[in-house]
Amino acid sequence: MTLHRPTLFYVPLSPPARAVMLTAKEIELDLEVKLVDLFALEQKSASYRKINPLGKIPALIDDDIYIWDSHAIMIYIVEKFAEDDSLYPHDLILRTKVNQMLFFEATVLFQLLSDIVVPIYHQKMKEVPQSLTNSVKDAYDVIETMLKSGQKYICGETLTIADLSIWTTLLSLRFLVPIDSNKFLKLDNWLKLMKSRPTYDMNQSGANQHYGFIRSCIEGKPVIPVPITVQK
Ligand SMILES: N[C@@H](CCC(=O)N[C@@H](CS)C(=O)NCC(=O)O)C(=O)O
Repeated sequence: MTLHRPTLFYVPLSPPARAVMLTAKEIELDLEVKLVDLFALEQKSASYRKINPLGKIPALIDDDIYIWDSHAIMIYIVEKFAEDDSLYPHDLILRTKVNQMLFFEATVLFQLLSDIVVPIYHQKMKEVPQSLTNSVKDAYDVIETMLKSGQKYICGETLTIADLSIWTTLLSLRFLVPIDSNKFLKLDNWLKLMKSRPTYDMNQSGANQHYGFIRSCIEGKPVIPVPITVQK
C-alpha cells in the first residue's frame, strides 16, 4: 500500500495533465500536485527529465515508480486505486474499445491540437489552416461515429477514461475548430452529458485558461497565465 500520496506534475491548462486530475477526482484519489513552469522550460531541466525523459507533463511519482504519458498514468491510478473497474473495464472487449479510443486521443486528436497550438505559441501562425480544420472535423466525425450506436458514452453505457481523455482535448480544440451541433449531434449531446460530471468546472476552467493563452499569442502579446492555480 502507498504510504505517501502519489505526486502529479501538472499545469491546469494542459489537456493531458488535466485528464489525470479528472480521473483522480472521479476515483476520489487525493494526489499531491506539483506545478511545472512550462514557460520557464522547467520540463526540459535535467532534474525533471529524470522523472520524464520526454520533458513533458504530466508525469506521476508513486513510491519509487515514475510514470509519464497521461494515458499510462490514468490506467495506473485506476488499476491501483479505483474501487471498481468501470473507468477501465477488465472485460477484454470493453477494455479494447477503451484502449482504441485512448490511442486515437494520443495519436490523432491531441496530435492535431499540438499541430495547431505549437506554431501559434511560437507566433508562427495566427489562424488554423484549412487542411488542419478538415482533419479536426474528420476526427470529430470519428467520435460522432463511435457515439452513433446510441450509447451514452464513447465506449458504451458507462463513463471510462477514454471519455475523460478525449473530453480534455476537445474542450481546447473546439475553441479553434468549433463543433457544429447540427452536423455532430451525438458529439454535442455527449458534451452536454459531460457537463454533469463533478469534474466539469475543473476541466472547463483549465480549457478557458488554455484558450486565453492561445488567444493572447494570436494577438501577438502572449500573456502567461499567472497565477497558475490548482483547483481540486
Ligand atoms: N501524449 C502525452 C502528451 C504530453 C504533452 O505533450 N504535454 C505538453 C503539455 S499539453 C507538454 O508538456 N509540452 C511542453 C513541451 O513539449 O515542452 C500525454 O498524453 O501525456
